[in-house]
Amino acid sequence: MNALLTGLADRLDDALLKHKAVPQITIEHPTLSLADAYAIQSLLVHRRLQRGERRMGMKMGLTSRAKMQQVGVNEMSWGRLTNAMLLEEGGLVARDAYIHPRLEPELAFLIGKPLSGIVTAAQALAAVDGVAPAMELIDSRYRDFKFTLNDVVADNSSSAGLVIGSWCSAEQDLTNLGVVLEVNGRVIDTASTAAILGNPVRSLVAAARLAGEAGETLHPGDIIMSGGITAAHTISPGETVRATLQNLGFVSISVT
Ligand code: OOG
Ligand code: MG
Repeated sequence: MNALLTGLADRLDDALLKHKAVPQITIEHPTLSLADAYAIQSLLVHRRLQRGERRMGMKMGLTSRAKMQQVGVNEMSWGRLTNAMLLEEGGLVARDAYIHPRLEPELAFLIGKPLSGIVTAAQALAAVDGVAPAMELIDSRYRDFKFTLNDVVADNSSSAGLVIGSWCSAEQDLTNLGVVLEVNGRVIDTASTAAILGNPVRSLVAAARLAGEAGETLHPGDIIMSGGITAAHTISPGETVRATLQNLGFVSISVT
């Protein structure tokens, strides 16, 4: 079993390195469990850490209806972030460095105190040092961006990159902030932070619980991504994509 899981982790990591999509692993291995999928994710992130990358936090996935509907998976997933995924705010991202990249607006949390296990929203917020407008770059390693829950979990929940805006105080109401997603100055989607589980802090509560279940802790300095607030936008060269979150500011990146 371990050799099988390691082989699948290597296959997904190679797909990432070569920017070449692979078939869904659940087609060849339909009996893989969700626990197996998270084991594959852990092995593939371990490979990245062995290449010199450093852990940087956690991303929540499929925490909004818009995202669930877009990919046809109705359960939350999570993934691991590394410093190599960080993209410069206002900077450039190369379309060709990925397979079929998409950008999505998110809310980022900066952890100030260790957090793990079952916590209340108030306890989760007390562990937060700041919040920022953010975008996640996702890039499924599967053909046609098609996957089941177990596939996407094994693929580190499609993690590819993240752009973080300026950190703001977390001591404000985050429950219903307007969100605008623009491409080259044209509004392509609008939403509210309430789209994230009714309140984005619930995504952080879930992150703490899931980290705890995996025997992990969210550490001071970690970034936690809330999950996409709107459907993700497939990017093309020449586009500047900007996400604005009410009261928090904006974050943007240009595609070459
Ligand atoms: C799966 C990852 C989901 C989010 O923010 O909901 C995700 C995907 O859509 O490829 O990152
Ligand atoms: Mg995301």
